[in-house]
Amino acid sequence: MNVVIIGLGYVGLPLACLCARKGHKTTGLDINEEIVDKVNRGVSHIKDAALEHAVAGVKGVLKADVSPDAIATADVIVVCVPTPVDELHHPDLTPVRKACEAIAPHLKKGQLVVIESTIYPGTVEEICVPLLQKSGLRAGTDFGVAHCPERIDPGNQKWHVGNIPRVCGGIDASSTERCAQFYRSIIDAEITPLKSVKAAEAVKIMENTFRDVNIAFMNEMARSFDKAGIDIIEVIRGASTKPFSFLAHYPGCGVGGHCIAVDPYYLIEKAKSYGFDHQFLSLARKINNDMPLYTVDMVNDVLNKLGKSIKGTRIGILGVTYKGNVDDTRESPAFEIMHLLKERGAQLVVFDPHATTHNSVTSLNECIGKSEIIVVCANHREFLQMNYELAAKAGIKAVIDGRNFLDKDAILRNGMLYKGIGR
Ligand code: SAJ
Repeated sequence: MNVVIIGLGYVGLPLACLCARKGHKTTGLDINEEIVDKVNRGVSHIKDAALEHAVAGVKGVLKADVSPDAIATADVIVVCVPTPVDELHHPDLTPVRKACEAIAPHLKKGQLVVIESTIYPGTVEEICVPLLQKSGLRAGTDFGVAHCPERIDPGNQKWHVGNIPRVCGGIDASSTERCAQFYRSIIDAEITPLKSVKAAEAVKIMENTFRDVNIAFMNEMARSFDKAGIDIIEVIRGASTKPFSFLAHYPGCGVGGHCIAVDPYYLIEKAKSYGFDHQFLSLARKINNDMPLYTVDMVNDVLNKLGKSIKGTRIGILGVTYKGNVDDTRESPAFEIMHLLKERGAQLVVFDPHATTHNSVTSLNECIGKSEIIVVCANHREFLQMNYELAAKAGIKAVIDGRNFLDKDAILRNGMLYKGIGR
């Protein structure tokens, strides 16, 4: 088929490479000329080994463009643009609207438009269809529209766009079936058609909200167990031996990323419009959003134990991305932690081996050498190479492990204080 992917980010670029590799004549569209130029040179603008390899592999096969002209000859058009929230956590569907407005003038009879971006239930029918029908064509009779929520776990080596099962739902049975057929042509996994487009929109929101509330649950348990002197990681390890109906999540210094930290707000805000108040989801968001402050208060307590205060202390920040082994800093809790520490007079020494734009040093050892304590905000695999004996010798007095992933016993053995989230 002729496939056009609109948006070449974390979702669209892997999908475009997959479509090209599977033999579809694929054009990737993006408003960012630099991204388009890089893709045409076989270069990924995202630092991810598998993706860099995939983009290089389709050089000359996948065509990238800024101009939307390719839409006119497409069989399938897939929208993979961001769906962020604004500072008041209100959904911002501007990129989705703009993508639909770019499609409309080129829309032809028989085409299928698929929205992959995460949207609240009702978006396709209330926002996308009206914009697409400005083409003068009728959705359903003249062209198909469906939602196939994106599922991708950046940095995950096992699960990738080519083997993750998907669901899809269209505005009518024909759209649903055509959408399922398209994804079956590129994905080696179960593609499940759902009975409505709203159901498909609700699936993604539910999946990610499920994760957010479970993380909030563990964050609350961590704060309670911390006061009780219980190591929550040991408790999760124990609870995980139950072979059914327990699913481990982990406490941390905060919930970031463009999915989990954002998607619940799409449902919370939409539900208000139909008169429902998601108290539980809102509370979970509050609990998770409080974790950066909780982490900074922990730093303060540890420094007080050392007869010091945050003011004037050189604090090493390890990791600024929203999770380990990715270069994405969107909604990262590290930024609020750094802001709060600076507000309280800390001198920060920042090092992230994946997202280097915020670094103040160029190596882990340099960060350790210039700091008095260390605060870990992202669990990058590189930090596991930390030599605790050398760190202690370099004058590190304490490690605050915001991702509970360093070796607590080794740190204690080397005479440093250790404080994790709930341990
Ligand atoms: N986090 C915790 N505790 C946990 C898990 C995550 O604090 O137990 C934090 C992470 O540090 C990060 C944030 O939550 O700051 C989000 O982490 P994530 O592992 O959910 O990573 P994402 O945002 O890349 O989530 C993606 C999502 N995929 C899509 O939205 C399509 C999500 O649905 C997946 O569940 C997730 O990957 C995954 O399972 O890894």
